[in-house]
Amino acid sequence: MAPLQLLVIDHLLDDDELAIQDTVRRFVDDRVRPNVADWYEDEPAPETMRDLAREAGKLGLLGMHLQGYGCAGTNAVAYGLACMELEAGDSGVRSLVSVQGSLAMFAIWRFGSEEQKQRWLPGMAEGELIGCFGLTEPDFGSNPAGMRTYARRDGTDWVLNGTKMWITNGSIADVAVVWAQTDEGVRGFVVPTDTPGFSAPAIGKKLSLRASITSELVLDGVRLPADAVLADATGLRGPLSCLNEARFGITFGALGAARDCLDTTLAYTGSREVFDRPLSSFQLTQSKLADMTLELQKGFLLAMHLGRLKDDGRLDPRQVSLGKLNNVREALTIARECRTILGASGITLEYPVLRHANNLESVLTYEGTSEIHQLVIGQSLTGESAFS
Ligand code: TGC
Ligand code: FAD
Repeated sequence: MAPLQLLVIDHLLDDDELAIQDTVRRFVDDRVRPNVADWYEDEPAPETMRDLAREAGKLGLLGMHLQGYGCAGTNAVAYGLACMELEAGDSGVRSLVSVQGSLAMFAIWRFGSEEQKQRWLPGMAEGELIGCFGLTEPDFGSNPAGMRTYARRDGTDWVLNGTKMWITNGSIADVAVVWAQTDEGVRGFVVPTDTPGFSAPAIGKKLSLRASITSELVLDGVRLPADAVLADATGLRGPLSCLNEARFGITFGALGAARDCLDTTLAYTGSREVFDRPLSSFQLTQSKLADMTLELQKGFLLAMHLGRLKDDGRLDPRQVSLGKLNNVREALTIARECRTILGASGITLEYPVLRHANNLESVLTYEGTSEIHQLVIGQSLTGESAFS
């Protein structure tokens, strides 16, 4: 029996949600699984990521929970399920889709002018245009309030200077949503990446999320017209609202990676013999499998609860912190435990478990580290801020 079947979890999903999940699962089986080990080993070529984005666009996965402008307009649960299936392939593929839809497109969709939406969103929904989201800086990751990137007014123009770090899709992006300090507080800017002064060198030597492009963004006197600013966002609330969207997707997504590890491990234990018996017949193995299945199912129930709250318009950012913290942490624990069961085979790219575990190290850190989410939850429990 598959780990998510024990609780008859499909019972929680409607026909549309099941159909979307099935479509994304087939996309991952056809397009991601056969190639992902090579992408992970060699790092994907920019054109590979662009092709993948176009294919995801054709399936309606980019900005899929947004309304209008060529977006599919699904509910939040369907978006979560898509993230789960994508991340069962690889966290980097889910990142491609969630940075595009939940961060770059959402920022324009939620805070942009009608002209900005018309200009960028349809092409981004198709995957013809790639977006990135620049919040983190070399010295300010968990604490974006300290950011040094600055946008100063020069007549009606804006001029941006600064550096962003660890930016997914940066060097393949056509458009960057860049957050900067201004005299009015933090503002967001829609930056076409062919603007003079903008460059995005890729970051190499990664041991995690290798099937994803991660870059620095350098803004050296980037001059933008007055209408490049996201008019409806002033203050940190703007970028943090975008993070809620992506963190929600990760709450489902991380479970996909964990499920893939567990499915792989379950199959392995049935065929691998140790001490003249199948590995699956040992009590210690079964104990591990039972505990991992329990955590996977609990995580899914949590994600579904948050998804239904979101579709009801009642999801609070602190609840998203509960989901991101729990599900990524448990997914990483599951991936590592699965690796132990596979023994030496577990360290190769022939099996997905160590690749998933390595990826989940990034997922644990990005979109708010575990510690940041603990502090968000701690603050809501005690009323005391322990951030600084
Ligand atoms: P604080 O003073 O608490 O809040 C400032 C303003 O923001 C509001 N706010 C939120 N609004 C919406 N959603 C949230 N989750 C919000 N959290 C806070 C708050 O109400 C306030 O509004 P206003 O109107 O009163 O001004 O802010 P703080 O400076 O103390 O920081 C709080 C903290 C530490 C929780 C926040 O800075 C944080 O979340 N830090 C983590 C940074 C982070 O997650 N970065 C992610 C970068 S993007 C990324 O990683 C992409 S990975 C690729 C992929 O997803 O695949
Ligand atoms: P730091 O903030 O330096 O934290 C270091 C350690 O200190 C962590 O353990 C942290 O939890 C802990 N810590 C920090 N503050 C506190 C505190 N107050 N109390 C206790 N402990 C604390 N960013 C983007 O803007 N866009 C992207 O597209 C993007 N993509 C990414 C892709 C990858 C593969 C990775 C790895 C990162 C990406 N990021 C992106 C950056 C990511 O959001 C940051 O790495 C993350 O927010 C943490 O920041 P940091 O790495 O600077 O760690």
